[in-house]
Amino acid sequence: MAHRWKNDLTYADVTAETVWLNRRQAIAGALGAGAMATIGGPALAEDLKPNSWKDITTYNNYYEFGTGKNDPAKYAHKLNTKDWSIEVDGLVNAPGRYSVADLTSDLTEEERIYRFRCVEAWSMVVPWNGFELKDILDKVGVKPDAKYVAFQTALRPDEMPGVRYSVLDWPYREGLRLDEAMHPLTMMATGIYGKTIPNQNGAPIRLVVPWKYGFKSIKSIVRITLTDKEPVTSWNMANRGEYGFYSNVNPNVDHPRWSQATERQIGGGLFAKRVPTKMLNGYEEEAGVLYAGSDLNALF
Ligand SMILES: Nc1nc2c(c(=O)[nH]1)N[C@H]1C(S)=C(S)[C@@H](COP(=O)(O)O)O[C@H]1N2
Ligand SMILES: [Mo]
Repeated sequence: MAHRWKNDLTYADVTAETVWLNRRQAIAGALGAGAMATIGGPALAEDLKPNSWKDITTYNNYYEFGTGKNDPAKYAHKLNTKDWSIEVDGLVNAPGRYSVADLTSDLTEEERIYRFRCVEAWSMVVPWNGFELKDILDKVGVKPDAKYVAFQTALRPDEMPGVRYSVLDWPYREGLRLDEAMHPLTMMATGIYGKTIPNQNGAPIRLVVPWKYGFKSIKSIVRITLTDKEPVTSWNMANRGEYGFYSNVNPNVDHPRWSQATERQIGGGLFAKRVPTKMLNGYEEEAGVLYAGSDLNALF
């Protein structure tokens, strides 16, 4: 039961988005709705329709390349993702500098179609490829006194035109509680639509935590630190009252400057109706267990 939403189908060999979608429909048709539910589990059973490649790769937040939604698509090609390494340190048994391949090569790559909800109240559906963060952490061996995981994005002024502006305290930093990091829905993505993840989406490897606001899903990770203290995070440092450490998607708790009750679906067109936002972005059944005993409306 624990892994019931795992999708054991991969589309890594499919290149075109239309082929990918047709193949999904063909598979859904062949297996029938019941079979798809077994593969996808409750979170995926509604058979979410992913946004287009174009939506996903041209409407981005990646402030290291500028604050405009199209800036990352325009400038992120400057980021050199070759020979990328991740420093893993803190409370781990095997600290060190790892290549992405070192961390992932013997792990099971999966496809996960997740809702993605930005704190700015827009949303998409993204077909990610990647790995459970838990499998990566198990590989380096988390020490028993670790309680949190801290993440850092690369900071390369020569390649990132946006970092000369102090909109955020660079490098971009994020963090999770250890149990959130170990949750089977939490993944490290290296692909979208079966293709290598584009730079603007966080190449070569980025976090994806589908029940939290998008800013928690930190891109282009160069450092992972296991720690016993709640990590500082860039958005929390920028505005303590607006961006909490937890930042779980919650339609009942408004941002101080706008409502979080509804969202605008990217790709829906200019006159599309906003849709209601779901508690924990629709992943309450899976991720709610992390917050059992705490009031989700108070956990900021
Ligand atoms: N390093 C870094 N990671 C980041 C951001 C950023 O500006 N820098 N933006 C965050 C925000 S606000 C969102 S909504 C998502 C956007 O991911 P996407 O562009 O793949 O949709 O990335 C998050 N991760
Ligand atoms: Mo965001």
